[in-house]
Amino acid sequence: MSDIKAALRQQSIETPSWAYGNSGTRFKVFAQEGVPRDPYEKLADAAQVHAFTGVAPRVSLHIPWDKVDDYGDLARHASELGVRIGAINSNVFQDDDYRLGSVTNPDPAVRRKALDHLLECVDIMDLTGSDTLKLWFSDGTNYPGQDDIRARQDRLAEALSAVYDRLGEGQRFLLEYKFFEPAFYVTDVPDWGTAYAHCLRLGPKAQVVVDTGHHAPGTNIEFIVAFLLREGKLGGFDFNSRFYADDDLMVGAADPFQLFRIMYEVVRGGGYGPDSGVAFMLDQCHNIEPKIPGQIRSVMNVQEATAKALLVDGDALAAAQAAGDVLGANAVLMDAYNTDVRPLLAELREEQGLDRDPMAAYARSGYFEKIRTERVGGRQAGWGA
Ligand code: AOS
Ligand code: ZN
Ligand code: ZN
Repeated sequence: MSDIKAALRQQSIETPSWAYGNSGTRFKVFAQEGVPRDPYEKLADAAQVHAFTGVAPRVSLHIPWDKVDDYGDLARHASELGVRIGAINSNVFQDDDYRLGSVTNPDPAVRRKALDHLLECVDIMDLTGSDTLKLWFSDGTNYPGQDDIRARQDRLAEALSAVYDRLGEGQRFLLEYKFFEPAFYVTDVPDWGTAYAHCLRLGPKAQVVVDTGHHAPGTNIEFIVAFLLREGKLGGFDFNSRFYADDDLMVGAADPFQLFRIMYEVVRGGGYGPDSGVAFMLDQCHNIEPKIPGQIRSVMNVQEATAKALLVDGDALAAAQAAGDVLGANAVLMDAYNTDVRPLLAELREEQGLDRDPMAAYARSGYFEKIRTERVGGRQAGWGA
């Protein structure tokens, strides 16, 4: 048990700056009280999540949603709050110029503009000390014949290679895939195989990021995780949960058993721990629930799934598998999943000087009452901003 506690103490979950701003669907963005008015206030809210959970020390930024004049100053502000800048997320999907794509656009001038933005994001990594660039492309086509599928792959490869060459020592990029939306016919990076092939060709600084909401229903995500880890190409996760498409709901809300299965493969494949290089990021929007508690709950859900994954009796499982004991092997996994790890995590927090119950402690802290009165005119997280 002390091994498990030691491993849990090392956990590091990254929260996204856009989770703290107002968000919604294309039908309606519901404004909430006290939401951040600038990137500095987003970091302050993220610092609350870390203060109450002890395992969320990093915050992903999104450019240009988190554009500031002085990125060094923003990074200093983060460290004064007890957090640091995590992945820099690029945005080549919000300009009119990108109607037919960004780096895969048939127009070379648009491709140049998109590439310049990606290179600017690497400059921001230099200024903030971030080691990770996260690339998601909305590029694709809506109709058969609209553009040349092969040529678009060539343009994508060319852009990725230029970004790769710009990366400095200790920096990497993570390529994100998504099976559809906003493109409805061809998506240029639709699946892990496409992302993997591009990354493999480039080298060790290019890895794949698995957003858990980006697969067709029924896809076995833990298989993808096991495969990528085995190949040294799993760079991290964008955790969230979904019932239908890319819902961006709280991780572990829709299917905690799937989250456990994923975390088991992470642990099994050596993807857990500070040296693994696997980043555990959240990519979520809290459209109707309060944002800081939504992040705290999500972080706790990842922690619970991790604790259960660490509890799996590896020796018993290996013995049952070697003996061909189908039901015995399944029982070993289910025993861990069915364990109530909440008392263990409460104890762990107490040992770290934290409250046993982060949700209740945040609610009591008075932070929400403070931001609700201090902040007027909070900004939208991003979509349609
Ligand atoms: C989009 O569907 C992806 O999940 C990206 O990670 C996106 O960049 C993120 O949601 C915020 O921009
Ligand atoms: Zn994502
Ligand atoms: Zn997404």
